[in-house]
Amino acid sequence: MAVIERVVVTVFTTVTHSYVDEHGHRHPGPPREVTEALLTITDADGASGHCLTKPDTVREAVVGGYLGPALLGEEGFDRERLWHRMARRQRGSQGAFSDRALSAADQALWDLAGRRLGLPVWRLLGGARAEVPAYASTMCGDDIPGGLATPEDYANFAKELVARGYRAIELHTWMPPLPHGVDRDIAACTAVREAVGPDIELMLDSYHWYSRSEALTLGRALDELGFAWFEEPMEEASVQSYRWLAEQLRTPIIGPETAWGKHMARAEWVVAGACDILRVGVVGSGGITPALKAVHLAESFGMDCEIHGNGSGALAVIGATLSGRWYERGLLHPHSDYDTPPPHLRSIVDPLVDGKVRMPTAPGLGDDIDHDYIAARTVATWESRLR
Ligand code: LLH
Ligand code: MG
Repeated sequence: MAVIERVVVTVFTTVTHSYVDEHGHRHPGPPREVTEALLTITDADGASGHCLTKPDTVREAVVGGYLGPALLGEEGFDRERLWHRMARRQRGSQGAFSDRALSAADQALWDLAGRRLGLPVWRLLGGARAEVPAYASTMCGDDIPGGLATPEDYANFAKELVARGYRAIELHTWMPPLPHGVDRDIAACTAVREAVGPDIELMLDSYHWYSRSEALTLGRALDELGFAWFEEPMEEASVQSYRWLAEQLRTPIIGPETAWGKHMARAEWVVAGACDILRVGVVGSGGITPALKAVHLAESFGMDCEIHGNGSGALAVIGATLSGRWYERGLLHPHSDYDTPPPHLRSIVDPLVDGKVRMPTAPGLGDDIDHDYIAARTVATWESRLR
């Protein structure tokens, strides 16, 4: 047992081969320098837990105003108690202390616990499975030649993904600021089904603001094409719209991904009959601690819960539980190389072997962080320390 003595955010420069458009969708691009952040929580015994995140998520004011006061002097092993201690401070933060910041701290605490015990977090949490099939999750549609600009592009890429070993593919189709629409989505889904045949599972995550009637038209096309799920075609704040849609389609509705409310919002969706498959993300829903509750909730209702997003936190929850079939590997694009790690990592946490990803074996979350690289490229350090 050892109390938390330091909460530090290290902001560093690294290189990415992608850019995020004005609506927040990632696309491939030429290499460029960006800043990233490493949150580190250190206890009195000198043990540390880490989580990679964005500098904006764990701003200096968040470290000094919320993470430090909630965590310093507290026993680092008390993850459930500390999660509540942090989450209770969100309401009064007027939005400053986000679910993403909460998630980064929660993940760092789980990493710390795993490192202290010499166990991978997925095993510490339950040790349900050592490998999981991965579905290939594409980037959103674009207007890049040979990219994801046409239904034929999606079809060609889908064939390539199957050749790489994937047995399932999730399409993210066109989103603003690009032209989008039900007809374009149906054309892409049809082209991909024709390209890969009936044995590959396909999922669609489309434009998120269709009306009920547009979503129904698209969903009926997916029924004909035999899709495995239909994700976020409407504003997720309207639970009743999802209930309405789920009642009319054979294709399973999955959700919610972005709806506010952590595991509690997921309980509302299940009780409302708004989804056939539950969705929760570690990064977007407040961390491993609430994501685990959502997965167990789904299991209690005999439902699958599919974890949104890639990375070590997602693997920790998937490896710890059985209520879900897949790991989301991506986002992938014909012009982007997922398998080469960014320079601040020595290796990726989720290499693909025979269509599957093996759980990490290193203690903690398993991210292979290059601390020397980060130290050499540090541009700012925000620290809260026990006096
Ligand atoms: O809108 C996007 O860029 C993608 O949908 C992205 O959020 C992706 O992570 C997703 O939704 N996966 O399911
Ligand atoms: Mg999604």
